[in-house]
Amino acid sequence: MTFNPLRVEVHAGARVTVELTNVDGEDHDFAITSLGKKLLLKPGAAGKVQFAAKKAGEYEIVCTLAGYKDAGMVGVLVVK
Ligand SMILES: [Cu+2]
Repeated sequence: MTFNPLRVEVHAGARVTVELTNVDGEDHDFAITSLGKKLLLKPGAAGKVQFAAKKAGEYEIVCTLAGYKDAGMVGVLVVK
């Protein structure tokens, strides 16, 4: 399992909406821990995460459920 895309780039100051669908048969979440954002998705579920990209930098995107980060569910949000 993985995030698709693994890398998301946005401009600093942007109001960002990420739309997600869990196409796997297990629960997954989408977390940008350093921005205090997390969304849990059941199999087949869709949802949205919204945040303000205030400060330039790289922010880790990860599935925080056990084992998935090591399995490759890790990406990056780049704020330019
Ligand atoms: Cu996961």
